[in-house]
This record gives sequence, structure tokens and C-alpha cells, in this order.
Amino acid sequence: MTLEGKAALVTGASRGIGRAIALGLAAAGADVAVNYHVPGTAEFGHDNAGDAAAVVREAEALGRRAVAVEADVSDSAAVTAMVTAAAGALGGLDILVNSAGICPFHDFLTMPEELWDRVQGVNLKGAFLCSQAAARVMVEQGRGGRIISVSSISALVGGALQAHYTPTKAGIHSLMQSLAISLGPHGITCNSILPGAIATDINKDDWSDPAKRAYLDQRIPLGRFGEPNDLAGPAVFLASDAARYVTGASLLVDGGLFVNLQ
Ligand code: NAD
Ligand code: RM4
Repeated sequence: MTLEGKAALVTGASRGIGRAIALGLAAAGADVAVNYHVPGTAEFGHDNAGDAAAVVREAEALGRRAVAVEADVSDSAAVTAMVTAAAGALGGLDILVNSAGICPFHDFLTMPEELWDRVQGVNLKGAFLCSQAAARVMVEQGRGGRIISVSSISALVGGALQAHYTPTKAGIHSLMQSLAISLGPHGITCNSILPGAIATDINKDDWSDPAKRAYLDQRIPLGRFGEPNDLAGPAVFLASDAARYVTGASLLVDGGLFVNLQ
């Protein structure tokens, strides 16, 4: 499953699942563009630019070319500039991973319209904008490509404080199905990965209650919460030639959480 000679762009790669996937692709041989965004207020106390620079250094230590590219994925002009910069720095683009996402947990009855719009904008419109900009480059290059989007187990189930979020994850999976049809003739595969419960900042507050965390741990047949690195292998597989006939598919990576109802 070597990715040698491939150029990859991973969104939301300054930390969490995006970071783990970017480094997984690099370990498999790909050069990587590490997208990050610096919002008005720090996310969970992070220095996103500094974190992205650290990911670049880690990829370089693996012997790859790497570059950090800033963009708010919900901003079309910024996305176009990011894809141009990534392809320019890496000599083209073969793999896009849409991982950037937010989930500010909120009660449904009091949910502000602006919050709904922001979550749709980053998670779903962001995946659309990045996929379109990357696909245009891939089609122009004429050497096929891979688009992998991080959807969620939340594409399949609801969430009490996630009425704004779960539809974006179902939408991302649906987007990949439609793009698989549009881009298949160009040799570009489009798939989604559905992580279960993975310990990152996005859900830190939700699962910080020890009782809630213990409940979830015992619901997961493999016996533990996921970690970002659990998503690296599945992403490398979908990006590789081993998955050349896989498109429009979704891969649940949840330790068995979804099937454990009874
Ligand atoms: P995280 O908070 O650790 O990482 C999110 C990343 O996205 C950060 O680098 C953040 O800076 C970036 N980001 C946020 N808004 C952005 C924007 N507008 N433009 C560019 N980048 C932006 O969380 P995570 O768990 O690693 O989440 C990554 C993806 O995985 C998300 O799409 C999330 O929905 C999905 N996911 C997470 C879990 C989980 O349990 N952690 C489960 C299923 C799916
Ligand atoms: C995921 C899934 C996780 C949740 C995060 C925020 O898609 O729903 O359980 O913690 O989102």
C-alpha cells in the first residue's frame, strides 16, 4: 500500500484525526500538505499554526516533502488558494482527505440559526468546496485521484446535542456517493470513513464525565475508546492502489460500537 510519489492534502490536519491521517499518509510514502485554520478565538487553547508547523516537521522527519497551508475550509476563495498552493508546492495533487470539522455541542430547542449555519459551512460546504477544487486539479492532471472524507458514525445515528452536526455527517457520506459517480470516469475514487468515538478535543467535554465515558467504553466491543491513529490505516488503504476498485463506499471504524445494540 505504498503511496510513494503521491501528493496529499489533508484538511484540519493541525491535530486530532486529520493530523494522524496526514502522518499516516506520509509514513506510507506520500508528500503532504497540512491544512490548518486560525480562527478569531483559539480552539481549545491551541496554536493551530504552531501545531501545523509541528506536523510538517514530523512528516519531513519521515523523509517526505511537507507544507502547511492555511485556509478556512468554508471560505471558497481561501480553499481555491489552498489547493493551488498545495499542488504548487508538491508538484500536483493525488489525494484529498477532508477531515476539518466542528461539533459545538448544543441543545436543539435553543440552538441559534448562526450555529447551524457555521456547522453546515465548515463540515458539509467545506467538504464540497475542497472536493471540487481538488477534483478540478486532478481532472486537469489526468492521472486519477483519491478523495476521502471523514464522515462519522453520526451519519447513521442521532446525537442529543448534535442536531446541527449529524446531518452534516450524513451529507458528507452522500456527497462522496454522488462524487463517485461524477468523478469515476476520471479515475478518481470517492469514499467516506465513519469514525466512532475517538478521543480528541472535539468531544473532550462530552466524554469528560467519568460515568458517561465508562458507559461508552463498555459499549465498544473492542473494549476501548478510539484514538486518532486508528484512522490512519483505513485512510492509507483507501488512498492506495489496494483500494483501486472501491468507490462510493463507506468504512465504519468504530471498534464495533454501532453493531452493539443488544
Ligand atoms: P479536532 O478538534 O481534534 O480536529 C479538528 C480539526 O479541524 C482541527 O485541526 C481544527 O483546527 C480543524 N478545523 C476546524 N474548523 C476548521 C475550518 N473552518 N477550516 C479548516 N480547519 C478547521 O477533532 P477530530 O475529532 O480530529 O475531528 C476531525 C474530523 O473527524 C471531524 O470532521 C469530525 O467530525 C470527525 N469525527 C470525529 C470523531 C471523534 O469521535 N473524534 C468521530 C467521528 C467523526
Ligand atoms: C462524532 C461522533 C462522536 C462525537 C464527535 C463529536 O461524529 O458523534 O461520538 O463525540 O462526533
